[in-house]
Amino acid sequence: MSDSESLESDVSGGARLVEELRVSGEWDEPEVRTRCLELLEREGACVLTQVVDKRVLEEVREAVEPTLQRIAERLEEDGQNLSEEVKNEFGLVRAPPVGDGKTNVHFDEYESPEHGAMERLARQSRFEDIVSSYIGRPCTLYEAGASITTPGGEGMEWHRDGTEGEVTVLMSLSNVEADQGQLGVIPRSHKGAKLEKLKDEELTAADDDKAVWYSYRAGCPMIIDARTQHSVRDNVSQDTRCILWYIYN
Ligand SMILES: O=C(O)CCC(=O)C(=O)O
Repeated sequence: MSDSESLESDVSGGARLVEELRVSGEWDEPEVRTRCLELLEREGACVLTQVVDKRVLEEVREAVEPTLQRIAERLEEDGQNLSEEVKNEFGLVRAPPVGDGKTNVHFDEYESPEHGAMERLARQSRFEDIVSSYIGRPCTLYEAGASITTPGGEGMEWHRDGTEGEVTVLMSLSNVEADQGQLGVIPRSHKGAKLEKLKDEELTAADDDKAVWYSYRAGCPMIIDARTQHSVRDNVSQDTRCILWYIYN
């Protein structure tokens, strides 16, 4: 299946289609850059289907996914809480729960081979260039990690990750099916964000219809202006859901 077919087949309702945010082609192609920057400016989000090299994806999947699966098993065995000893065993510096059954894991950025592999993927896929072109000044990776949702785990309510000048890259190493929890983004919600939480528009489930829903395809990152409202549906499947996140500023 081609990238475009696999993305199209993953559209599930909503007023807008994820297809409208898709950009095929490599970052070196001028029309790809132009379209990506246009979408980020106007919609606050875009999905890039060909910026991650397939061999790099494969290599990083092999380096990172088995560890994420083993962490997920420990989360289930240990009631979703990892002891300091277990965190050390996996090279984690932090593992805060972000929902019932959803945990953000932060690998040691100096010592952990998993963090090294994630950084390599970002570097070889030119994430820094992409973000810097959008923001209009040199940006660097501020933080990276993974989000693990065990079977039956919660998603996330509507939220923004940050302020003007920040960008989040969300990506999976394997396909994430709809029942594992789609990512929702509200196009254009980066505009008019006041960034003082209490003054910002609070979104609820009633706003789900305004969103574009994305079932992550392996190696096809969703790039979002950190002010763009996004949410995650529950993982109602029997499978663990893992995604990688990168924050640039
Ligand atoms: O799990 C996801 O798909 C996205 C996670 C997210 O939105 C976040 O960590 O802010």
